Amino acid sequence: MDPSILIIDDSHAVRQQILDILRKTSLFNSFHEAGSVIDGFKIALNNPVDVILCDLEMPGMDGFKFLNMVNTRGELRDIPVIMVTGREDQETKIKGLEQGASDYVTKPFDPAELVARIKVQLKIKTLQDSLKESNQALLELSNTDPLTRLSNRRCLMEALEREYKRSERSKSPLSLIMLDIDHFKKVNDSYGHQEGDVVLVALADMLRHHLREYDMAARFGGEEFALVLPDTDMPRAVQVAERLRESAGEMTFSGILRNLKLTISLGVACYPRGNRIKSVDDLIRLADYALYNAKGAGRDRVEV
Ligand code: GH3
Ligand code: MG
Ligand code: MG
Ligand code: MG
Ligand code: MG
Repeated sequence: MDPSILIIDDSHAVRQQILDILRKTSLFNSFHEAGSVIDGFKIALNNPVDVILCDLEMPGMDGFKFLNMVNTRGELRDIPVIMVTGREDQETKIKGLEQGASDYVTKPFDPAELVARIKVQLKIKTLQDSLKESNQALLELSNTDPLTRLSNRRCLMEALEREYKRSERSKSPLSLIMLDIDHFKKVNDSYGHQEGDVVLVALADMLRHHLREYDMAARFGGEEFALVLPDTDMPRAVQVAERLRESAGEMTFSGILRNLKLTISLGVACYPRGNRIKSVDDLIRLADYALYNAKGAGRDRVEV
């Protein structure tokens, strides 16, 4: 990490004084300074900043305004702001803390106290960042199928609920494709479970390759996958499904699998469909039923 500090103060002399103090420590690798709230805000938006020191009394926009502006931006909200106030100014300190400042230092500075207070905020910020990171990693883990790296069923259900509500509201169509590998048991029986996994990963990669930005592919179960296609009507979804079927048929494998010919069966459902679909469950049921019909009709085909 490259800790970075932003100093906002209308007084050049004060900024210089703070910089001099901080340069004697090894707390920061980069220093930004601004003479006004607007300039400081711009710097904070465009640079990674770990701690902000902000003067409260400035002509024009003051430090309170800066705190307000920071609170409106999610990407800035977690950066600790240490306000800089006059020593006597009890009311101002309290108001600043209430408006989101993390701490304050009083002018004239005691250098050791300034450094100590900044250190505390840096420590909190570092901890917060690593918490955010591990939260993010956990979230990803809980949404991802470990074998194929596609979304898992849980994540798919969440996305479907979200997209379904959006479609209801905006009256835009929402399509769901369910697909299942044909005679996959034979693949496992002939080549072993591990080679079966290789096939699943390859199929997942093929699906991923076909996705548009807002589509989602998920592993729904063992060798069953689902694709959520927002803003996609039935004819278009069938076209996508047909293309996937062809692509599956064109997949080639190496090694022990080199003679494998893969086919998949697909079922497509699209919301709305008269008033037959009243929930995500209905949509899934219809896609599932279409898939069942594709199997019954001889596999390697798309049914609606
Ligand atoms: P159908 O054409 O009717 O779909 O025939 P099928 O043989 O594919 O039948 P089914 O869908 O019922 O079979 C699923 C098979 O997929 C059985 C199961 O052992 C296998 N399978 C499920 N999950 C995994 C997995 O993670 N890895 C491997 N290698 N095989 C899996
Ligand atoms: Mg000032
Ligand atoms: Mg089955
Ligand atoms: Mg199957
Ligand atoms: Mg199956």
